[in-house]
Amino acid sequence: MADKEPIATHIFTADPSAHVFNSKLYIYPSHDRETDIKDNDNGDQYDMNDYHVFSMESVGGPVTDHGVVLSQDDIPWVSKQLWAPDAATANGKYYLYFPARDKDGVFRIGVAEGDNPEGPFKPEPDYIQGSFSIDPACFVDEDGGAYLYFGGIWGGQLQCWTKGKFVQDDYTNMEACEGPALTAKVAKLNPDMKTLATEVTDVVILAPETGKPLLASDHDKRFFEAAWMHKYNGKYYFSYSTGDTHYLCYAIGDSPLGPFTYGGRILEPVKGWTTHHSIAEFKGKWYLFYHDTSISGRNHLRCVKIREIVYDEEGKIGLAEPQPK
Ligand code: FUB
Repeated sequence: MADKEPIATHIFTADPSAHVFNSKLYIYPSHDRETDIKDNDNGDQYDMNDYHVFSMESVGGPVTDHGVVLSQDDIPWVSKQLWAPDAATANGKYYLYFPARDKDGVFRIGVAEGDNPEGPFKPEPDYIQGSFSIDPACFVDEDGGAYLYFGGIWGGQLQCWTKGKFVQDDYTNMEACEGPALTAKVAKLNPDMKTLATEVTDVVILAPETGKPLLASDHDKRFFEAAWMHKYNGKYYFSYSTGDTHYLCYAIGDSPLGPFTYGGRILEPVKGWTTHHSIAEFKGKWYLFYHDTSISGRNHLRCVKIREIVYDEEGKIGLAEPQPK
């Protein structure tokens, strides 16, 4: 089984968030770039400073790069590291959500607005109040309610917020982890799509065997980063990366706020340390958008790929074609 071709080879792309807007498929990825910074557990080597948007009329067809749609230099509160973004539409506008370090080095989530899905996007002067950590994913439900999911441990700083305020904590000793796992966060957005309407709460993922939240020691299943929400057959699917164990997993619930019950793995480890994805339906088929390092062989220079997924009768997710070893 041959591997998938990257959607782009002229720049490095990662963390793809896919959406269908106006019958076209749009991908909002991170834009990886060269750096002299050595790989570390803090993720300093992921030193991105702008975003591009890609679109296509069909999966496998020509891909358009719409160029730079937002730059670090245009965002007053940002110091560095424009990480994994997402997009949403409401009010006849398009919104780009993005994480970055503020001037104090703390990851926050910002939002920028545009008139078109391909941008450009104009950032709000400050980050979304009440937001923190990384990897925003915005889900707009069929009733118009919008939810912002976010969080990522290690370099994503989620572990620094357990006391309700930012307290620096290294947290890379996974052997020492005890008790319930840290997990992603969610809050409802106001109709303006730029402010949080509710308190930030935990995205609870239950173990099917016990009915209790996954444990921090369950490294193969617990949340690490890369939150994503999609709806299939009336159920809410929360999917995510397990980070240091390199799986993409999902959990299923009856509400966008959870709780969710662990459902299984979508993707085995890819080439490179990180794995990060999105899931979307396009022209009657469901797709997984993901990345690997097959072009560069380097963790921080990734390329986005697409593969079809299928659901079985119980709603379990599988790949349409087996993943090459
Ligand atoms: O691209 C930088 C970071 O790497 C993302 O925020 C994480 O999800 C991981 O893919």
